[in-house]
Amino acid sequence: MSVTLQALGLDESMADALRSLPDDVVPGRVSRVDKGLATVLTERGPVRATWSGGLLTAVANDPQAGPCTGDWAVLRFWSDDRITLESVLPRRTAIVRAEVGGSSRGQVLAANVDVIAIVVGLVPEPNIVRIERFLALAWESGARPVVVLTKSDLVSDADGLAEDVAMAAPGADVLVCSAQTGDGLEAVRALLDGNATVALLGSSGAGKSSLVNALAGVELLDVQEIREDGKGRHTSVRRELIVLPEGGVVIDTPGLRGIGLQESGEGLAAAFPDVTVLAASCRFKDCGHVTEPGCAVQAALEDGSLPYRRYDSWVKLQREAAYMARRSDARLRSEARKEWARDTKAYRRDFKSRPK
Ligand SMILES: Nc1nc2c(ncn2[C@@H]2O[C@H](COP(=O)(O)OP(=O)(O)OP(=O)(O)O)[C@@H](O)[C@H]2O)c(=O)[nH]1
Ligand SMILES: [Mg+2]
Ligand SMILES: [Zn+2]
Repeated sequence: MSVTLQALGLDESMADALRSLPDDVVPGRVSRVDKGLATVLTERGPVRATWSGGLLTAVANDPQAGPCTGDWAVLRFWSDDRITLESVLPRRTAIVRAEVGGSSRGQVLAANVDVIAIVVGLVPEPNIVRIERFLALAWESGARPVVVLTKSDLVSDADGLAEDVAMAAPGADVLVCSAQTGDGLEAVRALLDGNATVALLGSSGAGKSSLVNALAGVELLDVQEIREDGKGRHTSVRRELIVLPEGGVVIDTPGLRGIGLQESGEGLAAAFPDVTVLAASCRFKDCGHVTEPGCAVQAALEDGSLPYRRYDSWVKLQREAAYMARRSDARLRSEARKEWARDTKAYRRDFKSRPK
């Protein structure tokens, strides 16, 4: 199947970047990445590409430089039929989650996404705190978050549940739908207008792949019954970009268990505009919002305008972001040390080899 780059979700800024490419390379969009091999959609159809030498070097220095689903990439076709992925274009938006354990660098889940659909099944009852965490991650990415409550066919009070979720999602639309019956799907489909790229995020078993199938009108992706004990079974194991027949691009992702937040805290502020505005009007700039006099956050808790649950959630995520920031500082410090050691070594070597 060959498609136009516009159908793959090409926007103006990316089109500009591609115009300056030399003639001997081909642009494409990364659909999926398996160890060292990327499936890239191009106007000539899908191809599989390995990393070029230059890209390997870039990745060695910065793992985030590696291609990920949604990236626009530059390919080179060799006369011996090899295809190499030469470079990745700068990302317009990126969904980055902090690596759970391991390094303090984030993992890019998907790139150049316009809308992040946080998919949540209405059964079992939505976990509001988890949704808030997803929202913080989504706001941080630069894409527009939307909460999609699915499986509406299984509950009688979908709208009531949606109202509760909307309270925890200021600034984000909350949609209700069913992949089973097709109820509410039109509003979800509208997210794809103008060949937008929509990434589906959510827990395993939430109904993400079912939603993609419903939007596509064909069973593109595997879907499985949830285990009796309610534990997700992780049916989807890979992130994958799919071009829908009626236009628009979706990125299906495997259920996320750990969603670590990045350090900047900007996403958190965007997900909690209510608390952020209050915190800015406390008497003291460094207010801890616990016992300080003139604390606007505590005052709002007391008069009931800020729910305790929401405050709790904010405090926890805030702590996590602060921890990530410290960890990232530590990493930068250790990198600076390494760089210094490298430079010093190089200097010594140069010095030794200098002609006397
Ligand atoms: N009744 C009902 N069941 C649904 C709906 N959407 C999904 N399901 C069921 O929910 C289960 C999980 O759906 P999936 O689409 O595989 O969920 P997923 O989010 O892709 O899960 P992972 O790939 O593991 O992340 C399957 O048994 C689906 O049939 C819906 O709208 N209504
Ligand atoms: Mg799935
Ligand atoms: Zn305060």
